[in-house]
Amino acid sequence: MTLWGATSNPGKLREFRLAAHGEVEILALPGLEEIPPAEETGTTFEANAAQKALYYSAYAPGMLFADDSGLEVEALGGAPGVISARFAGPAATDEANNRLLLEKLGAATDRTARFVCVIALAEKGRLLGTFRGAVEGRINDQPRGGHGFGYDPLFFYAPFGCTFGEVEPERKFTVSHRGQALRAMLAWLRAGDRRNCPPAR
Ligand code: ITT
Repeated sequence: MTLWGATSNPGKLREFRLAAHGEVEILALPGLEEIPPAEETGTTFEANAAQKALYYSAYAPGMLFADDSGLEVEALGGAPGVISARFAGPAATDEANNRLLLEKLGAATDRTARFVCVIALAEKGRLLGTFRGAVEGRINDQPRGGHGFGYDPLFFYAPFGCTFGEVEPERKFTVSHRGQALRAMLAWLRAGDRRNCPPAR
């Protein structure tokens, strides 16, 4: 089975492919750079993921998925949340977003945070489902590690004893919000395949 992935974020695509373990073929939507970007006007990850998947599915020959994801920080009332990618401005770099996050947190003692990912799956303008994953951690007082992307160098994950920036993507994916959401989508697809099979005799 082939699924088309609509993301301009190469870090996400790399992780999706790793997690799919070849169970499904994940191909980047061809010509994505030339398609005017989908609007992300929702106030929830679900709404934005659905908006992206429905919009880009018109350009895909089969089932297409998109994710909306981000970081929710307790001490900031859940910010940056759905604006995680553009926390420090419309074309913000990961470094600028991380710097701003540390600035806003200052010396806060409650540094609890969670990554959330919602994947939406759509086909030709029809939403097939949304799948959510979340992982709890806390914000380190300085960035550590060169792996991953986005806020990974600041996201300290206690069971690993280090930040997501310090682990290989293969390891991050076993526990991450995106890994959980992708596995939920694959389970749903598997169940759908079973429903479509003739009953065993
Ligand atoms: P697409 O919309 O093209 O997929 P994007 O990066 O703009 O790419 P989002 O709008 O979903 O995607 O924003 C997600 C942001 O949240 C991302 O840019 C990071 O800053 C952050 N983020 C999400 N998942 C993350 C992860 O696994 N590790 C680190 N940061 C993450």
